[in-house]
Amino acid sequence: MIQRSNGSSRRILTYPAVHPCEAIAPQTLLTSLIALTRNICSFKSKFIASNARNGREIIRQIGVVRIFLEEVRDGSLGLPASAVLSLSELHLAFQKVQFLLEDLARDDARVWMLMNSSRVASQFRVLSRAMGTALDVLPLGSVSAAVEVKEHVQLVARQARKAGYEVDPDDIRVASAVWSVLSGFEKRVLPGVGDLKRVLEFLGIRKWSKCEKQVKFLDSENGLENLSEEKRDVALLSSLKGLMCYCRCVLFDVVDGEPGRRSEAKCGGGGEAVGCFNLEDFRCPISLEIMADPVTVATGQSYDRCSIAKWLRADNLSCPKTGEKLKNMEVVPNLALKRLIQQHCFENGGAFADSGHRNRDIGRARLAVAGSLALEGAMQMVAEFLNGRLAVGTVEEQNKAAYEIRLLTKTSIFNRSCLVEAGVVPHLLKLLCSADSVTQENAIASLLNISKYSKSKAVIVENGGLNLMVGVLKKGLKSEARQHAAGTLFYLASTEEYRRLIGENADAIPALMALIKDGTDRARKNALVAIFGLLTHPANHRRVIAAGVVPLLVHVLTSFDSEALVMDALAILSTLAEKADGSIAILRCKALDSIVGILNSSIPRAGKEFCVSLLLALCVNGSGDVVALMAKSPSLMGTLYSQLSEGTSRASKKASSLIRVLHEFHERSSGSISPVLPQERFIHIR
Ligand SMILES: *C1O[C@H](CO)[C@@H](O)[C@H](O)[C@H]1NC(C)=O
Ligand SMILES: *[C@@H]1O[C@H](CO)[C@@H](O)[C@H](O)[C@H]1NC(C)=O
Ligand SMILES: *[C@@H]1O[C@H](CO)[C@@H](O)[C@H](O)[C@H]1NC(C)=O
Ligand SMILES: *[C@@H]1O[C@H](CO)[C@@H](O)[C@H](O)[C@H]1NC(C)=O
Ligand SMILES: *[C@@H]1O[C@H](CO)[C@@H](O)[C@H](O)[C@H]1NC(C)=O
Repeated sequence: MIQRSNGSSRRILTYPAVHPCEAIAPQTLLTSLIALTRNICSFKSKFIASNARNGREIIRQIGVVRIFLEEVRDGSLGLPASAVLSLSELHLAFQKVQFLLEDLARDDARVWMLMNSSRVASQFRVLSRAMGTALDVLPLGSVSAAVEVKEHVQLVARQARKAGYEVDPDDIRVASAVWSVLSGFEKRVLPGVGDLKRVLEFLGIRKWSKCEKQVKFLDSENGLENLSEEKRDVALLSSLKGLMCYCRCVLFDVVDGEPGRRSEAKCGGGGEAVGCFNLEDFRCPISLEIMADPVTVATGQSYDRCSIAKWLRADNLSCPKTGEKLKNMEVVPNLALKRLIQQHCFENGGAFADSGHRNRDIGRARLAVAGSLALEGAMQMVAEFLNGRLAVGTVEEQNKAAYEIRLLTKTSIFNRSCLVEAGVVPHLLKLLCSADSVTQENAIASLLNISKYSKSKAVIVENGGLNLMVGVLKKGLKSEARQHAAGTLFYLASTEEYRRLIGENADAIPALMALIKDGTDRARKNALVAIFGLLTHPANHRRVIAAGVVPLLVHVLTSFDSEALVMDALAILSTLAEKADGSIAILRCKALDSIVGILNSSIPRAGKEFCVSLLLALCVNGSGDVVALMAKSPSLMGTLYSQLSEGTSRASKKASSLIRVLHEFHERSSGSISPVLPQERFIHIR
């Protein structure tokens, strides 16, 4: 009868308690109640971050009730029928208390429970009153229990009815610190590391993995469709996700709980160089603000780009600081200084403005994508931070940054665009040459998912990404890395220009073929779709055939178990067969029987359609004796007829064309009609 909830089946902060049925035997009710109180008391030893005091208080009260109930159970009088009503109410309230405590003790919902602490406190108040009322009507006179135990229960009943269950002042303090960090995110003000650490300390989040758990929880809450959900809740969930992502990336140097990752070497480095700078060095001599986009003019002085641009536009042709005449108007971005400033801001908090107009332009559009302004700000700052780590971090820091980017790119387009704009692509490309297999894999995995974002493709290619990608494809340290490289080429091949460039790289197609030969099934799949993607560029058709892809694909048809791979191979073959040289290459491999066999197998309909297209194309584009060969196949005619009714509409159309070709052949070979000309054959098929 006790509701055992296992977290996943019950939504957080909901209390699906059920009333015990009226006909329940008093003794059964009592046993169940005792079990419930015992479970509630076990929460005493669990870590609860927010509403800790309220939780302790209700556990104490219920502990007193538990002693009483146990005495009643062991006593001689048993339970009078009049007690059942009261105990039922108590049962209901205790179920809810248990739910509430379960939520408070969840280790992935800590920040969410904190931000809901006043809702939780008022729930405690409600439940405590219900408990007090239920105890009040308990017929204490007709049950057997020690006098002082009964007195205790009466005391608890009074306390429970009146208990304040106020929101804990600590909760209020920490929650308001969180609010101010969130509103800082909206304005792109970096939070102070000390503030964040105090919040995390309060929540008992001391490890990367704990932080990651919060992110996952918030993400899954946000994913739950619930129409009654308030908009504000959704925005807060998003904002908190931004906060936890930020903390995870910025505050933790070591990724724990990830088997197979070397994470012992904790590096505190990176800060030294910044230490000898003074904040004043980062101010623009013109605007006196911290520079967002420092540039250097001909005299070697650095200014913020917008200040010096204004200065020069006003025909002031001297260096504002030195007064020297400028030899030219050129301004060069001072990237080193920019990184130092970013680094400094990340370590010390404080405003870190960026080219503001860019954000204003797309800010509104992004709100919808990102879920909340705070999340947007947080993700941009995370992207900048990670970019800084990739640029000037130690090997360990770069590795961790690549790993974080990999996680970030898994989910959203928004993250991907932030990262590309922050400039991570060239750094990730550099990491492809890392001698460390984990770093290399993280970098290529990140690039794979970044390459789905359309604007990133040009950035990857312009920074020499194609050659590097092919390099990983050939010699990736882990097989996963080779697999991701093939996947990235597939995404890049969605652009005509890059299809051409990839084809022109002499190593690309052979490397994809090598992966089909000796890769894992996933890697093979990626390599096959990459080749398929390349085919749309006319010149690649020839290259693919010249490289010997056709015999390899026929080998896939005949020797591979994976249906998915066979389907991909059929798709490529039927595309190749649309040109004469492709058909000839396929026929040369004696693939006809295998294709007919696959058509007569249990492959999905789409696969049969490829087979029919392929056979038809071979008839049309191949040499004359193809039809003769097909006509000899005993099962072909039957399976073609079954395609007329069972196949997809395209397959049935093609099957009927093919049937016509075969019939004509039979008629001709029985000698009655003179051979048809190729053109006529062509017309028949249309
Ligand atoms: C080859 O066959 C396909 C499919 O029937 C057709 O679309 C294509 O035009 C043919 N090509 C040649 C060169 O005959
Ligand atoms: C141009 O220089 C003069 C003094 O040399 C200064 O007063 C003026 O404000 C400058 N203009 C701008 C737009 O900075
Ligand atoms: C960014 O990535 C994280 C995964 O680490 C994800 O939880 C979050 O939802 C993403 N951001 C947006 C705006 O979806
Ligand atoms: C890329 O993102 C998808 C989700 O969009 C994820 O399932 C996949 O694991 C990611 N790829 C890599 C290589 O991390
Ligand atoms: C085609 O399939 C049917 C049943 O699936 C089977 O009985 C028959 O032998 C097959 N024909 C050939 C030539 O494999």
